[in-house]
Amino acid sequence: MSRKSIDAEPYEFEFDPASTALVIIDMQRDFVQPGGFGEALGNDVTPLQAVIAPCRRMLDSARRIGMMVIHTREGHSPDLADCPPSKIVRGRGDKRIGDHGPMGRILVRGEHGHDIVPELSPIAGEVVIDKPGKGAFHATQLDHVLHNRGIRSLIVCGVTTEVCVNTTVREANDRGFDCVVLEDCVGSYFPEFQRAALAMIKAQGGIFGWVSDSKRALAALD
Ligand code: C5J
Repeated sequence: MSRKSIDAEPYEFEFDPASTALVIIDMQRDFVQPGGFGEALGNDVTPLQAVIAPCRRMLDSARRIGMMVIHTREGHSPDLADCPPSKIVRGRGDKRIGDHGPMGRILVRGEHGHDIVPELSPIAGEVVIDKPGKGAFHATQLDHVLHNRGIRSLIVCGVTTEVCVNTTVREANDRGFDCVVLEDCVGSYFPEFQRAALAMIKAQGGIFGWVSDSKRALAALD
């Protein structure tokens, strides 16, 4: 495949689809539906549901052209052995990681809430990275997987913009990957954090990435 360019800030994002992956971060019921981890931390989760449709358009496009797709899920083993005690007590909410909620045990692998929303369900051949932390590289095989497939560039979608998206993009940037974040495909519980998190990525000449949107990305891919 030939090199392509997405209109982006602070300038065009150039990439080769053959060495690019679409990375969809933590589009799990636990973050976007009531009764999960996001709500347990006191958030209104409904604004995050707006990113599902544009993420789906990116997913359809990546599948159509055969671009690598990676899904991540934040969560912990049922015995919580991989969950720092500090993370469990954080927030001091009534419901904590591992507690029972309407979608099963909160942020625990294998539970209904831990799964990716049906609109964005992985299909055969797509990689699913289960991660215990906010960054998708921490304590996972993601770096190996990308390296083994010759991936150099990442198109990043998912939630939340200022936490797992931002952490993952910073980790990826330090490992030498070029990342473009699509602003309508990433969501936050806080509008001011959404704006700030995107501004941080593209500031200072793209200090750790580029920002664009699904319309401009689809124009480049399709
Ligand atoms: C959070 C995430 N916000 N996926 N996780 O705790 O951003």
